[in-house]
Amino acid sequence: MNRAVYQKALEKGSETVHRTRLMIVGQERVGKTSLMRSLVHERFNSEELSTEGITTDCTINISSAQSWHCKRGDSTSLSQHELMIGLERESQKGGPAHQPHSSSAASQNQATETQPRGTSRKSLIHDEVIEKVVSRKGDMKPTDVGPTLNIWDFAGQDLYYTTHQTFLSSRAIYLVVFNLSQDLDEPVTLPDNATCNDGSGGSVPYRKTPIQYLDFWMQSIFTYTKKNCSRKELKQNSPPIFIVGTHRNSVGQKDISEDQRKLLIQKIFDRLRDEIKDKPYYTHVVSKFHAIENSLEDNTKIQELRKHIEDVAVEEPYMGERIPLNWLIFDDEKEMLSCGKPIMTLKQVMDGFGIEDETELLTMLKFYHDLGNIIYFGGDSAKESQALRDVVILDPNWLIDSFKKILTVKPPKEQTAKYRKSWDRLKDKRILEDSLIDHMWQDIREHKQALLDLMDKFDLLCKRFEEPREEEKSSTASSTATQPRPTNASYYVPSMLRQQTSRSLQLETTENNSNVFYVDFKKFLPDGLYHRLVVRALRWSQDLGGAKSANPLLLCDQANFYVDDHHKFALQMVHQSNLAYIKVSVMRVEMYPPPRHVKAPSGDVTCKVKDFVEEHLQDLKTMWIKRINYCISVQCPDKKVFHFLPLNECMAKPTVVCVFETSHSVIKTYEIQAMFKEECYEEEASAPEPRLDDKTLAAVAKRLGAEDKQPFNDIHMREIANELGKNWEKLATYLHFTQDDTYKFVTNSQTGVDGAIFDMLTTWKQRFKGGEVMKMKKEMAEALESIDNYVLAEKARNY
Ligand SMILES: Nc1nc2c(ncn2[C@@H]2O[C@H](COP(=O)(O)OP(=O)(O)OP(=O)(O)O)[C@@H](O)[C@H]2O)c(=O)[nH]1
Ligand SMILES: [Mg+2]
Repeated sequence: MNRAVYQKALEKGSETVHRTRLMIVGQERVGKTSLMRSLVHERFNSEELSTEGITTDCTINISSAQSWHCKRGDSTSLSQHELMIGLERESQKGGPAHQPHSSSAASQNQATETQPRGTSRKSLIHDEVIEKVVSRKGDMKPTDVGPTLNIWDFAGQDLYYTTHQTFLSSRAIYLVVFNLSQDLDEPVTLPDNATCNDGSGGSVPYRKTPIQYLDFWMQSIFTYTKKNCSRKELKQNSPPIFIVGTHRNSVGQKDISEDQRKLLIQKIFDRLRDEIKDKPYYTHVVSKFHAIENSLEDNTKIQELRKHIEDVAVEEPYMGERIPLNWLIFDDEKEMLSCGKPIMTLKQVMDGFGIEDETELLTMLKFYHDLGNIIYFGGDSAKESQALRDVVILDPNWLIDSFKKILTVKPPKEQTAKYRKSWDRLKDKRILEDSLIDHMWQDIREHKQALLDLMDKFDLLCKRFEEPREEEKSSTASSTATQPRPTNASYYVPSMLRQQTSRSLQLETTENNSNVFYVDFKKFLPDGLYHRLVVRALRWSQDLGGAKSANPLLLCDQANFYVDDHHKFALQMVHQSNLAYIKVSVMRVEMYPPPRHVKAPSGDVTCKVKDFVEEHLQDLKTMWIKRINYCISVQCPDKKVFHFLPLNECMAKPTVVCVFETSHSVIKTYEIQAMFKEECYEEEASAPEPRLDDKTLAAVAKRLGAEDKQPFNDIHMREIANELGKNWEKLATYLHFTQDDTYKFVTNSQTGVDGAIFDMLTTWKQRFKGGEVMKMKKEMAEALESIDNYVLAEKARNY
C-alpha cells in the first residue's frame, strides 16, 4: 500500500476499526457449514447440502458471548459503528466530513462555505451516501459495539481449490475443520470426477487422507498469506489457525463413557500434533485443539470455542487500526451504491464517493483488495488491461461462480444441443471455445473481457494461437500471413484437469534420451501452482512457435510442450507420501529414420527450459504464493533411494557431498553439469586452442611408442582430444566405458582432464587387434557422430 497516500487520507478524518474475518476451511463434508451454524446459534441440519463456492453473508459481533448471532446478508453492518463515531467526531470538529444530521442541501451549503465554488464535488464523502448512512443510525443497537467477524464458509470440494486460494487473506482467523470419526490415516473416498493420476503414470486414483487434507489447508494458508507483524508478543503467529474436529460424539463406540471418549479424542489430537509439529505453519496453530458435536444444541464445547476465538481475535495486530473515514464509507456502502450488483466500475466508485484523487482511490481499492473485501487488480495501471482497471468486484462468490460456469463441464443432459461439440472439446481436449463462453456468460456479457483478463491473470486459461487456414493465407498478401496469430476463438484451460478421466493418453518420457531435473517443493506443492506453471508454459511454448505443432498433450498431472523443432519438454506433478515435486524432462523429438545412436537433448535447450521454470516460479512466489518453498534439483546419481541434490551446488563444484538419511557420499557432478552445457561441435570454426602441454604429449608418445603406425597415432589422438573438450565423457560412454572407468581416468591422471582423455583413448585403442583398422575407424566415427561431432567423425574415417 502507498503509505504516504494512506497517511494523507487519514488526516482528512479517520476512525479505529475492529474487525476480522473467520475463514472455515477443510476437507469436503466434514461439517464446516454445520460448525458455522453451531457458532452462530443456528439449528443443526442433518441434511446440510454441500456448500458451493464460498458463503460470506454472515457477520457477527463478538463483544460478548451472547452476541454470536448472525446478521445474514447485512454486510454493511461491518463498519456501522466505527463509521457513526467517525462522522459524529468530524461533525463536532466542523471538519471536512459533513454533519451527520444535516440534509443534503445543508451539507452542500457547508461545503460551499468552506471550499471554493465548483470544488464541492471534491468533498470527501458524497452527500447522498452520508444521508443514507445517517438515516440508518437509529437502527443501531448498543450491542453493535465491539469487534466484528465476517464468516466465510468455504466449499470443501477439490473442484474449488484453485480458485479458493485466491481468497486466502492474512487478515483473517482460520478454522481448519476435520471429522473426528474418520481415521486420520485412511484415504478418503472421493466422488468419481475428482480422481486423478497418482503422478507415477499408474491408474490408481490419488486419494488424500484426512491428515493430508489438514496439512494441505494449513500449508495453503501458510504459503498464500504473509505473516502479520505485531508489536506485542502473541501466543501464535498471525494469521492464527484453529484446529477443530467435528462429530465428537461419533468417536468410539456409542456406549463408552465420557472419560473414555475424551481419551480417544486426546489420542487423535496427539497423532495430529505429532504430524504437524515440525511443519513451518505450526507456529500459526493455536495450541488448544477443539472437539465439537454440531448436532447438539448449544453446548459448553462450542461456547469454549467462541470464547477462544474472541480472545485470539482481539489480540490480532490489525485490530484497532485507523482507517480513513471516506474509505470506511466505501466499504460500508459499496453494495448499496452498486445497487446490489456484484461488480462496480471505477467511475461508479469515483462518482459515488467523491474521491477524485485517482492515486488515493487506487490506494484504497488496493487496501481493501489486500484485506479480501473486494477483488481489484487495477492498482498497477501500467501493467493491467483497461478492462481490469475498470472493474471492482464486490462479491467473490459471483466471481467463483462465473469461473465455474466455464471451467466445469455440464452433464450431457443439461447441455444445449447446439453446444454439445464445444462441451466435448472442452472435456476431451481442454479447449474452451469463445462461443461457449458467450453462451455460458450470456447474463454477464458486458463483463466478459474483464473476467477473461482476470482468468488470464490467475493463470486459469491461455489464449490459443492458431495457424491461419489455407484460404486466409492466400487472401493475405502480407508476409506475416504465415505466422500463427492470436485468435479469440479458443483457450486452453488446464486448471479443470481435475476432472480428467481418460486413461488412454499417457505422456512418453524415455529416461534414456531426456535431460531431467526437478523442482523439489519440500512436501508441499499446491495443484494451483502446478496449473499456473502449465498455463505459463503453454504461453511460452506458443511464443516459441508451438502453435505450428500439434496441440500440447494436457493430462491431469502431466503436460508436454514444444520448445523447438528438435525438442519438447514435459512437466509432471508428483505427490508421494514424503515428496512433492515437479519433474521437468527435456526430450528430443523422434526422428525418421531413427539415428544410429540416440542423441541427448541439447544443453542449451535444457538451460532455456530451466531458466523458464525458475523465472516463473520466482514470479509466482513474489506475486501470489508468498511463502512457497522450493529448490531446483537433480536426482542424486546414488540411486539406492530416490532423493535430490540442489542443482546450483552441482553446477558450481566438481564434487558435492550428499548427506542422505544416515549416510553420506561424494558425488561427481560432471554428468549433471553436462546436461546444461552445449556441445562444442557447433563451434567448430572457433575450436579451442590445443590444451595438451608438451609434457603430456611426451608421456603419451612414450606410452604409445614412437613407431606406432596404426591409425589413431598420437597426432590423431591429440586432434580428437583437443576438440572433445567437455564432451569427452559422453564420447567415453559411446566407446563403452562405464562411469566408474571415466572416474578412474580422472583420478589416476597426473595431468588433469587432458591426461584422462588420453588414457581413455589409449585404453580404447588397446582393445583392438593389429588388423582391425576398419573396425576401429568405424567405432570411433560412429561414437563421434553420436555426440554430433560430424566433422571429426569424417576425419576419423579417413585417418
Ligand atoms: N453427527 C454429526 N453430524 C454432523 C456434524 N457436523 C456435520 N454433520 C453432518 O455432516 C454432513 C456434512 O456437513 P456440512 O456441514 O454440510 O459439511 P461441509 O464441510 O460444510 O461440507 P461441504 O460444504 O460439502 O464441504 C451433514 O449431513 C451434517 O448434518 C457433527 O458434528 N455430528
Ligand atoms: Mg459446507
